[in-house]
Amino acid sequence: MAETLELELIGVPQSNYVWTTRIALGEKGVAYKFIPERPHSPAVDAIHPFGKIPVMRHSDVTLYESKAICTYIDRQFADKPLIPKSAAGGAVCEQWVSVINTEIDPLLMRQYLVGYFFPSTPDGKPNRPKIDAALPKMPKHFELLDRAVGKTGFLVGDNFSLADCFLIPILFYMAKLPESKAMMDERRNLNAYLSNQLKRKSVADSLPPLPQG
Ligand SMILES: N[C@@H](CCC(=O)N[C@@H](CS)C(=O)NCC(=O)O)C(=O)O
Repeated sequence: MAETLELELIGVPQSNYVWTTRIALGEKGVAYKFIPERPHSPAVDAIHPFGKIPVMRHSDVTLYESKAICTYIDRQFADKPLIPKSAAGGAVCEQWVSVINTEIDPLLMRQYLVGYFFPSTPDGKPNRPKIDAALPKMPKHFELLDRAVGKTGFLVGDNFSLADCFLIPILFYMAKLPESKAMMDERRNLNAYLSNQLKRKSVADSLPPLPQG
């Protein structure tokens, strides 16, 4: 494959994981070429063993998995670290990214949001069994996040970090759907967090078009 000097990010803008990497690129001030490709397209399958987005090419580096891509971006481009340098700060950031990817995204995005946007029902209407099964578990997630951002307005210490890059896209979508919006409306810190973060240039510049629902 020819050497790619400009960083190429591949995936659709609606994907929360693609958006996370675009926020990271924006925060670091990295110019990149965005190549819109859906999951499981040949271009994506050529890089990700399970056909997921985002994937990335830069020079002789080819990567899949959003956390790996963001870590590469953070280390390759020196300005403004997204992962705190201190042992404790770096670990807390890692902790949040991990819990978002293993607990929060699977419930809020893969189960609840997918039940609305990709329902797999015969009539295309929201998949109520899937959505309703998620609802009782969701307040605990919002409560945790509300407490976490209450002190400083960020997930880690008093600065924007990679953990925020992962959380903002999820909350953006949660504010668009009825039950999750009601749960967020009850949580002042989380609402303030989202409205502040949506004003960040890196976030506003990469705002996705909403999927049809
Ligand atoms: N662990 C992956 C998850 C990426 C992911 O789930 N992307 C979704 C779009 S938001 C996707 O490609 N889904 C297609 C599929 O699961 O087959 C990462 O962090 O990059």
